This record gives sequence, structure tokens and C-alpha cells, in this order.
Amino acid sequence: MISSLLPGFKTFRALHHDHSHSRPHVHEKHTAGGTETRKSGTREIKVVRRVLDANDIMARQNRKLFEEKNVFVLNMMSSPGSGKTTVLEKTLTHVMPDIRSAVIVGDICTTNDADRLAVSGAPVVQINTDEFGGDCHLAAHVIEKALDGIDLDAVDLLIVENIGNLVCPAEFDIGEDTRVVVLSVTEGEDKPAKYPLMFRECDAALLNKIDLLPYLDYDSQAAIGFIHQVHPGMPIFEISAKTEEGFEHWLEWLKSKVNGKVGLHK
Ligand SMILES: Nc1nc2c(ncn2[C@@H]2O[C@H](COP(=O)(O)OP(=O)(O)O)[C@@H](O)[C@H]2O)c(=O)[nH]1
Ligand SMILES: [Mg+2]
Ligand SMILES: [Zn+2]
Repeated sequence: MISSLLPGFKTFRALHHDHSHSRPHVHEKHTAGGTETRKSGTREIKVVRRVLDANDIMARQNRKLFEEKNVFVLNMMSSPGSGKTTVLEKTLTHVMPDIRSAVIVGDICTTNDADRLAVSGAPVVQINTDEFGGDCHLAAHVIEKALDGIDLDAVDLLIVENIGNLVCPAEFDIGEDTRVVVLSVTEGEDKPAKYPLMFRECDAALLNKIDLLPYLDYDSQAAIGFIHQVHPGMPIFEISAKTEEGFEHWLEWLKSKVNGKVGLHK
């Protein structure tokens, strides 16, 4: 449900939360298995079968809708503060208006990121998860609700800025076409080794804040080595969202992905 409309963007508060956070930080998914009873002659036989996870079902529905509407969906993930919003602010200034873009941004509280991203002129929907326990990831059903606020017929590229967290967002398919992780040079070289699922699940990594390298003991080659240990061959773009150094390679990659799905003309 969209609970309030603010100039330039919409705020969405997810109302229900059925993802086991009543037990904090347990991320088991519901309906991982099911049983049914079948008659066989005079006997009843219990059949245990795996049913699709509820999130996967909703993600499939989202993906089908994105196919029908010819929209490319980017799911951007990282720990808090690595620069997702800044990367997106700058990215939007380069891809719009040629690529018609919209943004869904998830945070536990505040509309700060939506304020920043709405400056681009793109439609922005802010999801706040505080009302349902402060969920630390965006699930497929939350994206589906947020889509109420976006006219997908007028969109080529839908960007989802996920909640700042290197762990569980990687576990939740939202129906996206590609996943990108942002790692900043102030976070330490070894984070890909410590949070391998995120780096395994993503299609590209942005190594951000390289403008700060002169002031740090950071070893970029070591970080790249850790990324490639968990995800051999993963494209890595060394960028500064502040100075836009390295941005051309990232933009080229993104544009070719978007064009590969939606084509130049809708
Ligand atoms: N020096 C520098 N600071 C950056 C860069 N990208 C982001 N920041 C800063 O890092 C902080 C967190 O950025 P933000 O985009 O809000 O990160 P998010 O939480 O991942 O969305 C802000 O103070 C940004 O100005 C960069 O490339 N270089
Ligand atoms: Mg942000
Ligand atoms: Zn979570």
C-alpha cells in the first residue's frame, strides 16, 4: 500500500511480514516442503513433496510482468554506506532520458534516499520496512506492492536499491534481471570472502570510492582476488561515484544489459 505521497516520489510501507522475523534473523523460507495424502487401494499414503518457496512464486510473477512490460530490472545491493544511492544518482544522470528509468528504494526508516534520487526526475517509490519489524531485505511481494506506484509502460529500466545488508538480500529473488553488489574501499578487502553468497549471486561488482585510495592502506588487487575466489570471472568496475572515475565502463555494461532485453525502441 502506498501510504503517503510526497513531491516527486511515493512512500510505501509494507504492511505484513511473514518472513520469520518473529525469530530475529532467522531467514528460513516458508513452504519449503508440503505433504498431501493420496489413496492407494484401501491405504492412505502420505506424499511429501517440495513445493516452490512462496518468495520464488512471487518472484516468478514479478519476472513475468517485467517480461510483458519489457522492463529490465537491476537489483543493487551492498552494506550500508558503500555508496548505492550515490552511484544511482550519478548513473541516472547518464542514462536518462534515453533509458526511461524508475527506482524502488528500500530502507528500514526515512525517505532520505528517495529525496536524493527523485532529483533525477525518475519516478521513485520508497519502501520503509520499519512497521513490520524492520526487515533487512526486500522480498518479492514487497516489490510487487511497490509496483502499484510505477507506470511500467513508461519504463525501460527499473532499479531497486535494496536495504543495506550484505547477507539476506542475496537470498531473495525479486524477479530481477541482474544483480549488482557495491563494495567500497573503506570496508576492507576481505568482505567478499566473509559474505560469499552476495558475491556469488551477483553478476557484477562495483568497487566504489577509489578516490579515497591515496588515504587508505587498501589493497584493491587483494579485494579483486577475493571476489574472483568466490565468483571467478565476475566483472568488477573500479569506480568513484564522487568523481565518476571509471564510470564509463560501468555505464557501458549496464546499457548493454538493458538494451539486450528491452532493445533501443519499445
Ligand atoms: N569519497 C567518496 N564518498 C562516497 C562515494 N560514494 C559515496 N560516498 C559517500 O558515502 C556515504 C554513503 O553513501 P550512500 O550513497 O548514501 O550509500 P548507501 O547507503 O549505500 O546508499 C555518503 O556520505 C556519500 O557521499 C565515493 O565514490 N567517494
Ligand atoms: Mg542508500
Ligand atoms: Zn532479512
